[in-house]
Amino acid sequence: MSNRLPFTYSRTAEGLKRSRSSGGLVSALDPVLRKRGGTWIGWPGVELRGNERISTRAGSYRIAPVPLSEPEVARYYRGFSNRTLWPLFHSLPALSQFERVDWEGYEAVNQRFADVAEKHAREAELVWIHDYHLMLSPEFMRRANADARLAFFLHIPFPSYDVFRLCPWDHQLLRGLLACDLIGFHVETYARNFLDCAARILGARVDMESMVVEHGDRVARVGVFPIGIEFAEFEKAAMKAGRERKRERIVLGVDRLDYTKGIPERIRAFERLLELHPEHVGEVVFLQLAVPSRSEVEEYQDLKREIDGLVGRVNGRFATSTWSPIRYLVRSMPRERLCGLYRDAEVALITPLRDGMNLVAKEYVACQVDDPGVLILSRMAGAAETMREALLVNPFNLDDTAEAIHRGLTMGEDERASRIASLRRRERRDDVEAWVGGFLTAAAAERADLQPISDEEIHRWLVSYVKRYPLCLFLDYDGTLTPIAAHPSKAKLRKTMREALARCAGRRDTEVSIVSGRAMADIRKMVGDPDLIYAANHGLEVEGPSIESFRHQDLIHYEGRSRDLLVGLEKIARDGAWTEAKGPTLTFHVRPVPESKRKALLEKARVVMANHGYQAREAHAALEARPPIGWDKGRAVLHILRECYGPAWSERVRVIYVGDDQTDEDAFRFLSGLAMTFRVGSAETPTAAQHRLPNVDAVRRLLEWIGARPRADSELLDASR
Ligand code: ADQ
Repeated sequence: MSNRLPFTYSRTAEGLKRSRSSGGLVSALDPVLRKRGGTWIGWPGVELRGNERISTRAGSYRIAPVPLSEPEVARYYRGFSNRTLWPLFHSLPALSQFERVDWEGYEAVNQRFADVAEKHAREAELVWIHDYHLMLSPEFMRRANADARLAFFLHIPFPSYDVFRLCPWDHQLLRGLLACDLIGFHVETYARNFLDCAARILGARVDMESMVVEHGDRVARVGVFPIGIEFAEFEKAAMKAGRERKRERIVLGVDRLDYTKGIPERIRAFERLLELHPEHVGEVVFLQLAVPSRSEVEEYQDLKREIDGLVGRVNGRFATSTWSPIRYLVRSMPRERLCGLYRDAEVALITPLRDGMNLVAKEYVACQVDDPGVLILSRMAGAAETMREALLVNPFNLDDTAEAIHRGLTMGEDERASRIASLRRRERRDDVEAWVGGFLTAAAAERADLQPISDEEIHRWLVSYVKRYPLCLFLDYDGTLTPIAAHPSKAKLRKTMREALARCAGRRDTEVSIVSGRAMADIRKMVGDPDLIYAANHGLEVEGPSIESFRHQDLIHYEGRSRDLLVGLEKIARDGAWTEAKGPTLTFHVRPVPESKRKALLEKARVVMANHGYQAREAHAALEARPPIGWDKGRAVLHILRECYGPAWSERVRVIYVGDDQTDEDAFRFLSGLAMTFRVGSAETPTAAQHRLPNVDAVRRLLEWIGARPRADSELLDASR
């Protein structure tokens, strides 16, 4: 699945015209699908009208078009993909525009791709999703099919944390990708950037060594797969290509006309060469091929104007009556002619400001079948991580680049041949087929398992936060201390959890509060430890040995209403749905209801709750009804902290909150910056918590660490009382 299909349609006077899509992705994947069969999902590149249809086969494989309307293309493709993500991911954030409408278009189109894929994916071994246009689709597909095998490859760089986090939708993009089993990048730097972002932005557990990310209850593997080219094809084309009669000394640049490719900087560097080494004037020509790209986007039009101006200026300055320094061709060149140019150019000047990989560098190397040339390559291209025999330059350093061109033009045959031979050996071995093979093998590997949380990890999270302070621990019950059960009465504490809890609660320097949506009597009975503080009914009631009992003052107005609401909810209950009356709050449970009927029933319950003046809140297979009095678990936690430790509580204790529910999100938000927060369970839901824990077992390990930690500093302990 990729933005474009292997061919692009355009509308002409004779109707739809089909041409092969350009770029490395198509040449890499088309042969694979031809050989193995499969389906290519993508946008046909044109808005289909009336009864226009496009072909659903390409040789031996199927085509599944994702038709898009012009407004969708404007937001998803020209907007969010090319005006937001493209510059940001190339570390040019000043060029990024962050528009909500573009984001929404991107979300909607990603959902559409996922829907089309869903229809074809049932019988597929793997859905391989390509590139930055489709970073949300994996999550949408995962929601529809929990078992699908999904893999992703990013063809552009993944930027550092410092740049990536500028995106207002950073969390969503990471979550989108983490729905995959395997996420591939060209080079290790990008993979590490991604892992770093997942850890720091989502609080995901990351193993930097084995490159595994655990996000809630899902595990994704990250891998490095440097793309290659059809080496043998390029080599063959270079041997076959015709020769110009008059051999000129050529320095060659070949790019899509894109501001990431550093064309203006390159022209300036060539100008600098002529200033520093005038012996090249009249002798050497810089030939720049630029294939027009995204010409509807304003920045690309600006770039074109800038280059036109620069070429004119430099030519005007240095040209003689028989020679011009720069030859600038804005067009696509057929493969065979391009290979001839590669072969005959003495120097390839490939100096992107930033590039995921850069295939031109590899194509140039493959075409050195004759007198070997010199490759000058930007350090900012992914290709520089492996093509170390090239002359590596910083494209922003014009003097450095000019000197490298001079060195290339004056390099002896022995050095040129040595450098090219090594480069060719590697590119021949790591060609595009090897890339596809390596990726597919990794994607077919066993799913990585969740690793039990280790003490070292917990230590790393907590030690610098807790230090030697007394600790105030807030724990939700269902889904946090016990797995969710079929009926609330069945969610009993396991022995090991009870022991871990008792060990924490037994310490003088640790206060434990249970914060639950259950009724007070119910939660006290389930936990069974009279020494803890209990915040029941989502914090509307608080009790405990060390705190004055609290009941929200406005509850009195809701006593009658809650009885009426109970009657209202019982009236609509069907298929085993039932209402739990908990005093001031009620829960409408739908766990026994068949999956297909739940949504409609919950919708009805929501209406009944609203009609009775209650606030509805989604919970696990249930809907909670709460009086709308601006009180939630977050407020309750703050109330407890202030009651126990006074208004300056944050100087006296450290706070940890662990929960698994939507209602715990209130506490996570409330406590942001004031506590360390953990969300337990499924990766599907976004969270405001700092860290995620996969399951109840991980919570137990956390409690065990807290129970066994060194005692709090006695001065701090005395101050907290
Ligand atoms: P691109 O940004 O398109 O690819 P690149 O890797 O250089 O960049 O590929 C460009 C392709 O277009 C090459 O195959 C080249 O031959 C061809 N091309 C360029 N100008 C041409 C011209 N004037 N005439 C004919 N052909 C021309 C994205 C990422 C890269 C990554 C690839 C593959 O931005 O970093 O290497 O995907 O993953």
